[in-house]
Amino acid sequence: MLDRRHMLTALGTTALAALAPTALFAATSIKPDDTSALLVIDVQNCFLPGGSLAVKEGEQVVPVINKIAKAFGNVVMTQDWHTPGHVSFASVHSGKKPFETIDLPYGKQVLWPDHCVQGTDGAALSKDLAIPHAELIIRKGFHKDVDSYSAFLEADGKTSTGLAGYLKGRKIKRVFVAGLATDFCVAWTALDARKAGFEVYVVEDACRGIDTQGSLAKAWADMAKAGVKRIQSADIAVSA
Ligand code: VGL
Ligand code: ZN
Repeated sequence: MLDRRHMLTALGTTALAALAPTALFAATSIKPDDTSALLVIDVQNCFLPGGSLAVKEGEQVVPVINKIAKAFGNVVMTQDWHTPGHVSFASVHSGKKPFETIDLPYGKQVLWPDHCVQGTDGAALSKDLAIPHAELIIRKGFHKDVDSYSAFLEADGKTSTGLAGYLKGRKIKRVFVAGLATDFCVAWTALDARKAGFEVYVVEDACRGIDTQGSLAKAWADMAKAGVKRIQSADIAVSA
């Protein structure tokens, strides 16, 4: 005869067996397909230790990105690519210091230390990135009077970088965003990707933030509201 304890065990085992394949495994594993692309944002020397706008723990994203990139047939990388004397540099606004803000014709602009000047070592991609199959490198922020955190649209809100057209031309429907910095170029890219009609995932542990004046919390809130999905690198199926 089954006593109470045995009955519970039997029930428990059956229930677990029924749940395990979907609830514990399949549901947490995302498999990138031909319509998926990984966008690797601004993993450049200026944003890494020793760089002029170093992001805390920025170097830690590199091995994570190298690993998940193996799961993607489509990888696009970006480079922040400013002119000397770019409008986003505090050094060109007299009396202004980095991380202060100013009003520009297109809106509020955070001012930064000089960074990612075209053709300099600081603007080069990290030598530790190992993504030889990356198919496109898109540069942004190259108009002297307009910044561009987003890989899709410049900060004037209307000048396109061409990335949406490229991705649509390649039949991409879902984009996964990783890199630096979570609260600026990653977030603005993710938000514009939503506006352009893509399904969007931000891979949290493959990003690091700058976090100035509450920017990191605000970025996550804005992304959640826009339907951006926040995932971890372990949620992506990468075969060994
Ligand atoms: C970035 C600040 C200034 C970024 C670029 O890549 O997030 N942040 N320029
Ligand atoms: Zn910049």
